Amino acid sequence: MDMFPTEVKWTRIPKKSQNISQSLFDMGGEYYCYGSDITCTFPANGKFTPDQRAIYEAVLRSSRAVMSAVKPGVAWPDMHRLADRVHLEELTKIGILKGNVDDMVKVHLGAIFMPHGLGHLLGIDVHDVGGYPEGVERIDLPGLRSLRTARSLQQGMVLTIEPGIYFIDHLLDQALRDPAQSCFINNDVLQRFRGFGGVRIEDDIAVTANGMELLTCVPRTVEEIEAFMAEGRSGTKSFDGLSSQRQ
Ligand SMILES: [Mn+2]
Repeated sequence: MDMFPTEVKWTRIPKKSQNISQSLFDMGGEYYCYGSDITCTFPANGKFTPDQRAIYEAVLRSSRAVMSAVKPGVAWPDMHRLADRVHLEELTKIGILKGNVDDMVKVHLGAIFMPHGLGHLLGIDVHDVGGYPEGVERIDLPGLRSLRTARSLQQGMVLTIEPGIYFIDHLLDQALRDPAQSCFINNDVLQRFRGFGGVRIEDDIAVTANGMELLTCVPRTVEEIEAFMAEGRSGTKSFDGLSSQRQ
């Protein structure tokens, strides 16, 4: 898909970027009135710390797990649940969480780290209409209730896939106060991530007959981002797509 950025949806550009360790840009180009919605998260200095890399790669893993599962007939809330599950598995590997992931799912621990929905329909509106036609009910559960659609996927639908892991103090405090959730949290390790902010990776996709087509072409892996930022610093650089973009 050819796109030129005629309009930035919105961005948060830090004023004092030297004091900010990580940046999250949520942007979109528009093409003949059709919107796009792409989020890139990257270290402000161009080099991931071990903790930044761990969280970034956890989110990238959930994004790619969803991309592998997307096809016609799949229920979008199940894709949200899949992303949540990957996040919980990865946060356990990092050491922030401990215990059985199935039990974490039962107490909706995923919504503490990803309080928004996995993604939304894209079209002439960035958050396009049609997410809840008659007969499709909103699921009133943490995280899932924020989904802008609960539909099953159909060929030709265009959506965002935008998982994220965030460290939001009031949500973390809420989880720590709830014995059903706090039993899964290694608070010593979690302390290290207070003030970390969050990572979101947002791509645009079209559902095809057997799977999906990825429409976004930006540096995505840690290696791609670091190489891109290093080369950008040293002169001219244009990103023309790398193997990690292909499904
Ligand atoms: Mn979006």
